[in-house]
Amino acid sequence: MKKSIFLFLFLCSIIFVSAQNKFELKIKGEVKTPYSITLADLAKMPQATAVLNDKDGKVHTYSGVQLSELLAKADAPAGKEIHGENLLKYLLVKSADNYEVVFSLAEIDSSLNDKKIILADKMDGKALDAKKGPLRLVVEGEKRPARSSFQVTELVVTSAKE
Ligand SMILES: Nc1nc2c(c(=O)[nH]1)N[C@H]1C(S)=C(S)[C@@H](COP(=O)(O)O)O[C@H]1N2
Ligand SMILES: [Mo]
Repeated sequence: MKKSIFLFLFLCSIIFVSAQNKFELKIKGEVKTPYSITLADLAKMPQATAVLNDKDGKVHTYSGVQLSELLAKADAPAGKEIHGENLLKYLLVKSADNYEVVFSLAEIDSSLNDKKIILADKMDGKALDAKKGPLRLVVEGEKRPARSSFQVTELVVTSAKE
């Protein structure tokens, strides 16, 4: 009996680890260079931190890659390009549970805004658990964490132009 429980947990951990290895974040839509990136390659990019209070009021420090860095790698409009029609562009952030949130590119760009938004893979130094991870958006400074999407799978740049 004990042996079969051990075997079951062992198989579960193999499935969990291989699912983590297979995972790729997609960055696509109205960008010059769409791409997919693994967790290992995300971890090699410059790392930043952001703090977020959870529902119980506890403060947690998350670490990961700045959202603007991920968009820059896709050659999405940034800096001086954020004018005219690019002011109508927004980022749709999709999650595995179909939760979706948007940010205007102007809101994300550091030349217009000091808002700190990261795509985190760690909370308080530890990898995010399956419920929140492998990647969670952390939007610092908002009164409620409603746009801090967990289980993020895709970043899609779109235009709101009619
Ligand atoms: N993928 C996903 N992310 C989500 C949600 C969700 O339902 N799905 N809920 C949001 C809302 S409304 C809140 S208040 C916070 C809760 O995060 P916490 O459990 O870390 O406090 O997650 C946000 N991120
Ligand atoms: Mo919420």
